[in-house]
Amino acid sequence: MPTTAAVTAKAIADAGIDRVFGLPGGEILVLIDELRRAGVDFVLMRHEANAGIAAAVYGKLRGQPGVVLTTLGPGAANLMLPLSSAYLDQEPLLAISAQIPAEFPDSHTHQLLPLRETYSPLCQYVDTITRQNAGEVVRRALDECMRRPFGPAYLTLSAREAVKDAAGSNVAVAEAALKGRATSTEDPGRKAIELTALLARATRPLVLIGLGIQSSNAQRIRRWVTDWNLPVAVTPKAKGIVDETSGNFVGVISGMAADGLMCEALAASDLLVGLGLDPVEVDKTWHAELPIHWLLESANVGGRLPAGVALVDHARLLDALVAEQAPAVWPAPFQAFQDKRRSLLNDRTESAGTMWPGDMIHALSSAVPTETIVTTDVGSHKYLFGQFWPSRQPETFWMSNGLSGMAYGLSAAVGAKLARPDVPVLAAVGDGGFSMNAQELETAERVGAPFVTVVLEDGSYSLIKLAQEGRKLERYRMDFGRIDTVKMAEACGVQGLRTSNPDELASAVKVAVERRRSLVVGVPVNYEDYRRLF
Ligand SMILES: Cc1ncc(C[n+]2csc(CCOP(=O)(O)OP(=O)(O)O)c2C)c(N)n1
Repeated sequence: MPTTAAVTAKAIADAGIDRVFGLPGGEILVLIDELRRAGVDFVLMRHEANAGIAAAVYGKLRGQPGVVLTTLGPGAANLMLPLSSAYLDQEPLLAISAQIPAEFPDSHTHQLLPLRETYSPLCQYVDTITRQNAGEVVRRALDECMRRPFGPAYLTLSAREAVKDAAGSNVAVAEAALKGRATSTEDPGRKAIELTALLARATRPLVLIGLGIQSSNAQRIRRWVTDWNLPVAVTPKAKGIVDETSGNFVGVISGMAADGLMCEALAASDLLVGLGLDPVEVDKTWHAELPIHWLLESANVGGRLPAGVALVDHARLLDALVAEQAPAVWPAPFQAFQDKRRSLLNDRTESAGTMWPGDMIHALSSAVPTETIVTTDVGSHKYLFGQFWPSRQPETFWMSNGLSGMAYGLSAAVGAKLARPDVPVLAAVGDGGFSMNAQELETAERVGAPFVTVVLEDGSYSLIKLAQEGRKLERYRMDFGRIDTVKMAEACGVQGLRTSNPDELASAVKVAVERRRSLVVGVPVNYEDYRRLF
């Protein structure tokens, strides 16, 4: 009879999952071995948080849950960041950790944490794998991750339970409390007529595309906004759904660079259409203050829905819209905002030994093909890339924005490259974030996932330093000593380079991409330059 671990592994393999990411402890060795037997690779990483981030991106790019596997106690505790990230960034992630066996004496508290209680509020589903329920519970957890809004599930499996013979029965899994699942839906045809009538009366409509859209609808969305020549803005998590080099693209909303300008554009619109817009991405309160015509096909993070809003199927709605002619002509009502946005990047300053951020964007975007997947970490550089990286294709831009957690960019790049081995991957990270997980460069080399990392070096947590200045506080403790980026890269077996010359940056990146090699480039930047862009 197969063991509980074997049934668990089989359920994962049967779901088409070929890799799980993690960091071991003795308590999960049997499950790792069963996964190996079932043909599921274990991607050994150097921190559980990094493994969880990589898994979530890997899963979302493959249209299935990512799976992260950790030991009990400290390993499980390190799951807080990726589970939070999966929750707030709508990413399907199944975390499995060990736990102290239920049959241990009550006095046994070594490495015992209230894991289920801790992670329940974040997860769509939490349960304990037992010999009676293994297959069923794993299938249920994977399904729950893919229920929209996508999010995490968490299971525990004790080392003792793992080696028991599975009872083989399909014990019915208790209905999980479904958090705020919206049930009311609208007829897409009627919704299309209502929206068309609103647009007919609008002179400055602006379509806001957010995290709640499915990338499978990208072509429909593109056709709609292109055929009707509708002004469109996106949130960072929806970058690439429309071609950001097209004439009707107004910009990236939700707290990136030039956010003052974007907020002015929002206020200047007389009809904001929120297509899959989730306020989880918005660091200000305009989503509650400006009237928005919401078009959501699933509840937002946390099961939240704006008052009175019913769900509508996006594909059918968009099909109904593109079947009609545009009800009006909107001759570039946001042109002034678009021009100002574009000019910001070119309004450069010269400072010796550093690269103007606009030059970096131009150099990198000229060096890599449009299908390149870009990941960013969190900090000033995220605001820069979030607003100005010219995304052209869906699913090519990844950042932590709902959670906005540092140490995302490099781990996300590992997951992205494993999911899309034929596509170049570029991680843009700050020197602060880089020092949190640079060691995963070795992982990337070991598992055959080469990508380019650009480290924006300013010797500080610059976003926070700027905030300190903005609040007129004394300059205090925001700078750190320099860690040599090139040596860090080389220590992980990756070629490193340091340059402030945009041409040198572009040609080095181009060569690395062509040769499918990893490269780390340290680029000195002047944090004061960001002031002009934010
Ligand atoms: C895990 C985590 N810790 C702290 C923060 C707060 N925080 C946001 S941006 C930032 C600075 C990041 O510095 P760096 O990686 O060097 O990027 P830069 O701002 O310099 O571009 C900090 C500390 C965070 N978002 N996530």
